[in-house]
Amino acid sequence: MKTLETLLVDIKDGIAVITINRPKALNAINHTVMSEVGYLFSEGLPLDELKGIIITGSGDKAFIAGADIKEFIGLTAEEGSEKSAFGHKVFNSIEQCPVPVIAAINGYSLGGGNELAMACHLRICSDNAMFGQPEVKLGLIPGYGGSQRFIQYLGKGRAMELLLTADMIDATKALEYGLVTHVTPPQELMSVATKIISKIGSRGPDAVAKTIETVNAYFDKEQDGFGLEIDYFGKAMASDQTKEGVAAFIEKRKPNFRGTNS
Ligand code: DAK
Repeated sequence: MKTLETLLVDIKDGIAVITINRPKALNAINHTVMSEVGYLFSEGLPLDELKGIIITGSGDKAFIAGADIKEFIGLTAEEGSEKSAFGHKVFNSIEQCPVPVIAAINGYSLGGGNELAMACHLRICSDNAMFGQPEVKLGLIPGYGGSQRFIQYLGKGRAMELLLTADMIDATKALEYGLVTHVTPPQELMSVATKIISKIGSRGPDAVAKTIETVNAYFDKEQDGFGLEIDYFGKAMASDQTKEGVAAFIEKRKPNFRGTNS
């Protein structure tokens, strides 16, 4: 893996922890952060060897306080669209990652940071977390998929209100709205994230990857999610990993999925 300037990557027991590491700017996403996240999810991470990925922010105040506002100055419309398209590509690569990705949200999750969190398969947060899409305060709209993914988690009414008012919601509200699935004390956030991702890592890896793909297909207007399910279900039924899972159940032992071929 090449040396990274803005991200820390720690891989242990098949789990990669990626930390956005710009604490002085509350981990705001500048061009380097976006490029380095893109590099990790396209080629940098040894995905074949990983059971799960955790993304978090450096320090105890912020997950990510948005895109780096200082980089907005002087962009032309064309440059803005190019940057937006690049961000979409990077965040789609997180969403489509065959290895489960959880965001461990340890503080402010705003704008582009919240858009990154929403591209992850799961989100949990510490009880001091705050969430929002404050783009309209800057005269902007979300540029990294927020206008679409916020609706997927919150529904149109709640998403519309938060997008239009730029109001933030706290961890309790985020749990109630379904934006996160667990709220923890700050000191327990990483251990809860590790526990969840380890549990998923013990399941059939191909089944996990195909479940991610099939669930994502629901939100893709180009795809037939039901058709994909029928196709993948049939293939899974005949796979070595299913044979191993079924044999382990019958033999009353733990399955050894990773010792099998798909
Ligand atoms: N960008 C750059 N620096 C930031 C930052 C950000 N988003 N957020 C915080 N910082 C910096 C502050 O400037 C400050 O730096 P110094 O002044 O110390 O040098 C340092 O982090 C600490 O921040 P505060 O002093 O403000 O800390 P507080 O605890 O008082 O306040 C806060 C925390 C999170 C409430 C506040 O920092 C804040 O409101 N931050 C801005 C939140 C925000 O509006 N974020 C941007 C959302 S809009 C695009 C695609 C997508 C987007 C944009 C373009 N293209 C395709 C081009 C996405 C846009 C967004 O994310």
